[in-house]
Parts: sequence; C-alpha cells; structure tokens
Amino acid sequence: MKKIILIALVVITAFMAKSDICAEVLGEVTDLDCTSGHGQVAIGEDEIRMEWGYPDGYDSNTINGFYVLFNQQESYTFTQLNTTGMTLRTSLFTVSTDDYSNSDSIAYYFHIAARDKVFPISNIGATSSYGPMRIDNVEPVGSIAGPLTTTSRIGVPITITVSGASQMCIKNDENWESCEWEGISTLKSWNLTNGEGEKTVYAKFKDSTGNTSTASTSIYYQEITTTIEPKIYGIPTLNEWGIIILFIILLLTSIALIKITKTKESAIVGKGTVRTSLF
Ligand SMILES: [Ca+2]
Repeated sequence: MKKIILIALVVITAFMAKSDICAEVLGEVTDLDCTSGHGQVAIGEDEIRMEWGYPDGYDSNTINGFYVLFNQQESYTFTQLNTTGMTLRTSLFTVSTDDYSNSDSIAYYFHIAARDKVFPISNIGATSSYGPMRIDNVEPVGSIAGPLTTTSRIGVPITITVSGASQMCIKNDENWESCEWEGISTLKSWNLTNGEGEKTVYAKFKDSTGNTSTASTSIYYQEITTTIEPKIYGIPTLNEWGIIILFIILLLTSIALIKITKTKESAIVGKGTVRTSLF
C-alpha cells in the first residue's frame, strides 16, 4: 500500500513538473485593454471594464478559460496553488468590477492568466497585469465657520476645514456657476453683503477629479449707527445777582453823568455872568 501511494505521488509530481514547464510556453493574453477609460488620472466612474484576447497560438480548442483578479497590487502571479478553488472564466473576453464606489483616488490593477486544456493537469499561462486605473468618486469633506455676530461687514474672518479637496470657492450666494476657484486655505478674510441681519456664507470644495461638496455658516451682521448730538448755541443769561449788580452799575453811572452835566452847566453859567458884567 505504501508503495502504491509513493508511486502515485511520484506520478503527480512528474505531472506538476511537466505543467510548470508548459506554463512557460503558454504566454500572456493578447490585446489586454481597459475599455472604461480608467488610467493614471482618476475618474469618477465606479466600474472598470477590461477586455483581452487568446494568447498567441491558442484558441478555444486549446484554452479552457481565464483567471482574472482586480486588486490594488501592481504585480501578481497566478499559480497552481493560489488558483485552487478559483472560478475560471470560460466564455467571455470581458470583465467588470462590481462596485468600486467609495474610492477616493484609489489606484486599481487588473491581472489575468489563461489556462489551457492539457490533460490531466492543465497549465496556467503567464500573468498579465494592467494598471494603474485610478477611481475617485468620493467628494471632499469640509466645513466653514465664522463669528456668530459681527459689527464689521468688511474683512470678517472665515476659517475653512476640509479634506480631499484641491480647490475652494467662497460666496455670499449659491450661484456656483460664477465661482472663482482658488487653492485651499484655512483662513480667509471675507466681506458680507450690505444691510444688517443674518448672513449666510457658502463654500464649495472640489477635488482633482471634479467631485464637489458644499458647506455654509451663518453670521449676524449688526450695523453700528453713530448718533451726532446737535450743538445748541444759547445766549448767556444773567442770574438775579447779575441783574442787581448791573442795575446798580447803571444807577451809579447815571448819577455820575448827572453830576458831571450839572457841573458843566454851572461853569458855563458862571462865565456868562462875568461877560455880561463887562458890557
Ligand atoms: Ca475625492
């Protein structure tokens, strides 16, 4: 019994050795191409589609099928060991990924190898790899913030927090068609619209693929109105003591004037009397 098992192992080993030799003969598939437009530059398309042809010198009579694999590894090799239990695609020459949504600029690779119909242990051909095929269908994640209230409409500080974006656009409205895209900065001095009240500042973020997201913040603008008190120029008035003092001054002045006048009149009368006596 042991001899039978030993002979069987030797035979199997011999077949496997033969298969490895033949694997070097069976070459790569031909005309391998990506038909979904993926390449080094990321696009938003979720599904990668590949196509290929038979290896040179082989056809449907000699090829049993193909092993295919999408992953994020640049290189891969199909072997007898890692293909155990793996589905062999036997009819189609195209394959698509199922769901590569939520890929944020991830590079994918495609690997394929043919399997022939050699009996009893078929051979696996050389593995072909294709890539990178980059997908970005994830929008940036960002937010903006400003003061709750401001008394200055000009130069309001706006802080920006965002990931996965290469450009941003800040606006006082949501008319994004008139966006002036600029590089990402974490702080921006922003001018609010005229008029007191609740203001909303909007932001739009964009990654290099064109995926966008928006954010906003509200700021209450309170205008400061400066009241100028009118200056009233009044005529100074005298109080009661002032009136009394003024009355006394006027009274004394009148008395003095009367006395001066009488003195002058007396002097004139005196001179007239002398002259009369001479004639
Ligand atoms: Ca992205």
